Amino acid sequence: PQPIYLADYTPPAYLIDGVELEFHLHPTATRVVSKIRFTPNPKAVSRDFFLHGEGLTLIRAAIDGTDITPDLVEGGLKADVPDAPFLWEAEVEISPETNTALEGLYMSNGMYCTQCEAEGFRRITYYPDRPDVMAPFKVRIEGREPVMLSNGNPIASGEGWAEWDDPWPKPAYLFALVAGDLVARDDSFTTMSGKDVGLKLWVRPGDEGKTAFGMQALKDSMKWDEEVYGREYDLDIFQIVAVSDFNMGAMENKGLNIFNTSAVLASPETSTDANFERIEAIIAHEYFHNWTGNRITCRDWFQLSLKEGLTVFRDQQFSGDMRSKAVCRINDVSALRGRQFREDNGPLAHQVQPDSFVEINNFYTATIYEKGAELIRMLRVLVGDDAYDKALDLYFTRHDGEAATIEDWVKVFEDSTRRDLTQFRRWYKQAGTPRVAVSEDWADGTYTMTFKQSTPPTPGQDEKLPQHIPLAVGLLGPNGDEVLPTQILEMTEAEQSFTFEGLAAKPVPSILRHFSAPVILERDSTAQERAFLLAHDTDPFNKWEAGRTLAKDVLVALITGEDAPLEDYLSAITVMLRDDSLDPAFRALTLGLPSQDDLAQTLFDAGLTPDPMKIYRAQQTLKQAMAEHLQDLLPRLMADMDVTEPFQPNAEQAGKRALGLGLLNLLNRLDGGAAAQALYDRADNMTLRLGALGDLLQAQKGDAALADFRAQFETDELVMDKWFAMQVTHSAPEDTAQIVAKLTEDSAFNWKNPNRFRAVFGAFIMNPAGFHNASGEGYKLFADWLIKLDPVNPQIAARMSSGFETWRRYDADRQGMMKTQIERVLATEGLSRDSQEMLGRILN
Ligand code: HT7
Ligand code: ZN
Repeated sequence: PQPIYLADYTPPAYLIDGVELEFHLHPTATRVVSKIRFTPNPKAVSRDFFLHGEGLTLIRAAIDGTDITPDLVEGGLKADVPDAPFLWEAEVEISPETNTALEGLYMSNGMYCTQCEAEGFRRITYYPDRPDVMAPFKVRIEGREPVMLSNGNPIASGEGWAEWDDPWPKPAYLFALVAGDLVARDDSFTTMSGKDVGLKLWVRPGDEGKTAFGMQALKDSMKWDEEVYGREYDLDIFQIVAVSDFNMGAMENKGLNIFNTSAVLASPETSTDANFERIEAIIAHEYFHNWTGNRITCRDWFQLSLKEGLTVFRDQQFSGDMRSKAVCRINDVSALRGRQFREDNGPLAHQVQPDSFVEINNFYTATIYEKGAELIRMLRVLVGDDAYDKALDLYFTRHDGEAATIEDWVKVFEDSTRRDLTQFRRWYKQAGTPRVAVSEDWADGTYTMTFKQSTPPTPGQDEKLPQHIPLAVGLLGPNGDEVLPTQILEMTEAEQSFTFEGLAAKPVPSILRHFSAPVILERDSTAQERAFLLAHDTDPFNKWEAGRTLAKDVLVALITGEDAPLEDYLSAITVMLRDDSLDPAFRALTLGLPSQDDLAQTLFDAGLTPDPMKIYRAQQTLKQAMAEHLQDLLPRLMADMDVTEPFQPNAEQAGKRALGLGLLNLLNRLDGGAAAQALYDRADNMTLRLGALGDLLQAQKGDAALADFRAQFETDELVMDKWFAMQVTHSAPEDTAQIVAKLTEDSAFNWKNPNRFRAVFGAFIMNPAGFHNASGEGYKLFADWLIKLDPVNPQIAARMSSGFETWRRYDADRQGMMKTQIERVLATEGLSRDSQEMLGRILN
């Protein structure tokens, strides 16, 4: 497959004044009639008329009322057209029922739905399917379905038909249609200018009881976007539809968001606190796209982070305002390190604004989303909060209704702040995570910190230039008092020193507060200093970070057989847990250990070969030591977990449950599952029930609870996804592959459903000790399933293939076995472009 290059961008040859679509729904023979008013683009560099189209049967085409026979070519059609505005008409036939890729128009549980981002609209009709062609759409749907929806405002409907009008020009990727047997939760929202907006959350009959939380999250998001960004909603109605078969979390189609059921349906009995939190964030994210993505869209897909990075940043801000800022920041950074740093350190590393791609679906990555969000966060830190708000106002007024670029975005900041951001732009064009090494000097009351930055080579980019890095730094005196509150040091050179004078004693620095830049900080530090920061740092992120690095030091030492600062860690963590003035959610986070993947990367970076079993055992050893050290404290601290008030999925209650479950996980190592069984038996919400089930599985006492869980929730797809995932996550490493194999034979393993496939194989590749078991059977099983899934759903197969992303980290045996499997998948006849690109990049 040939790559597409950013440098080859040219403006569209024709623009569109208006689109009318008519759908005659049928499971295997849907007819789509399109009427499109084209007009030559004065900025075009060519007059060639090309429309994208894939898997369409063309019935008829006409220009200005005269039938024509267009030239059907690979990926679309060409035709001779007038050098003046003209009307294009076409009729095509498509088969939603046999569309298993879940792109374009497809069926999920008897319901019609669409997914058009990035390039799905070309599977619905012939069209210039590129985001810089924006047009208002009118849609008529004819069919037997009781509910038939599309973007924009409802115009009219009758028996067997419905008409919709979306006045806001939009690219085709934001088109949506849904039709089926659906019921709505209704509500309304009065906007800041007093307009009433109807809100509807559509679900399958039976799921109505899981819609209250989502609706509230939507109203909170609408209000927040008005208050914080001054953004008002712009249609008469906003709708969300929940569908079971969906490739990602959700999609921001104009006025008609489509959601994976897992990203919107929630109830205390079936959803965990983490589910509630994720749902709130995704609803906000999709709603915020109405301005950052829809009103201002991307010129081309190389600009994807323009909408995704900014919208992730906005949803992170929202979650921080709705919940605990500190806890949200820690969680966001953990996710960034877990997914984006892993990507940036391996064969899939790429720029936030890539120069080329083969399959755009492969670029919906942590780099585009989460690193993109970090770049915006850094910009805000550099220019200050007020200047950020002004820049955003300018962005919205200057580019409303446009398909913009990342360059436009940075320019807005330059114009509104008068700062030169030339060097900052490198963040968008240089892949890889910068390392920042710190050394210090102390003499006569003067403290000097010297920072050296370097970014390792990434595929296709050997040389890296220094980045513009905001380093948030504070200094603590020997008694723990802050002697210098947070300052932003702007690092622009490869090596740079900063001096602080007039200090009474050598300070302890707190560097990279609130994780002010997405870098890896390298600083030799003693266990005592880490414990000191854990106890005294006023920056909650760095307080947590101190505990995490101390835990990492212990684990690395346990793995390499060096002296581990175990006592320092255990006493520091005990002080932390005893401190009732600290938020339980924060304390729960300090109990968490660095992941196996994080440790493997750390060892690899240090020039060692990670052994997945040694890493796993080190974690078990440390948890056992924690359990024994804390055993007297556990019962008292765990008591708060059963809150006395009715279940609320808010941050306060969730924090108590998180802490309680963290402690139960330790107690479980001492009591052989007794407390977990008791909790499982009395749990009246999914958070506690699932936490207890995990512990029982870990203690190898989970059989009865698993059977009970299944019996209770057999008909609930989302809960059954948990049933599958838990067994993989909590398996003993030597059993994992067999458990996965057994689960794939279960009658409920509907592998064509992305949620179910991810529940099993996502959990599998996230379990390094199990996946990398020395036998190599896990690799083979995984490859078998990639081969099976690829022709059915290439997007998911390609995404999952990142399970092999880290293959070069491991020993020669494991590398050899993984390479064999990667090559076997790559050699599969007819392998999709998606999987070819991903596995090809992983291998090279
Ligand atoms: N903008 C959307 C990204 C997306 C997607 C969503 C669902 C299915 C397939 C998809 N391909 C791309 C989701 C978002 O970032 O908000
Ligand atoms: Zn998004």
